[in-house]
Amino acid sequence: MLRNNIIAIVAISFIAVGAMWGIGNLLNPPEEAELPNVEGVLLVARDNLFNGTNPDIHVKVGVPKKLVVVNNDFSRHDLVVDELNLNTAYLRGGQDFKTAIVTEEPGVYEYYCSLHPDTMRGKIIADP
Ligand SMILES: [Cu+2]
Repeated sequence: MLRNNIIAIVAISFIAVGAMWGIGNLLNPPEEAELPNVEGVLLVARDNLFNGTNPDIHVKVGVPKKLVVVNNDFSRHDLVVDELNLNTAYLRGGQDFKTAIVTEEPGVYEYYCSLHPDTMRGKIIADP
């Protein structure tokens, strides 16, 4: 009988904590939800490629574009754009880095991984 009561108390405690956590999330929505108009790009490093194809990234001059770099590989990777002062530093597998692409001049900017520049290389194209 006592044992059943203890189990019930533990179960109720879990429900209470869960409910508080849920309410807390409602009151403090993640930051992401406050920026619905920011367009973003996700680059996933895997098998020594970005997104499998090192895709072109199109941006407009003067309009920041959110960039998330995720390393889903076993080896370390980074993402560097020399002309834009963009550098994620080395990311281990499972790590990510959130930043923004900001351009002031139209043109083509190369992004690459400093550890695998031969296979992990693509273009950021900034249109006026
Ligand atoms: Cu790499």
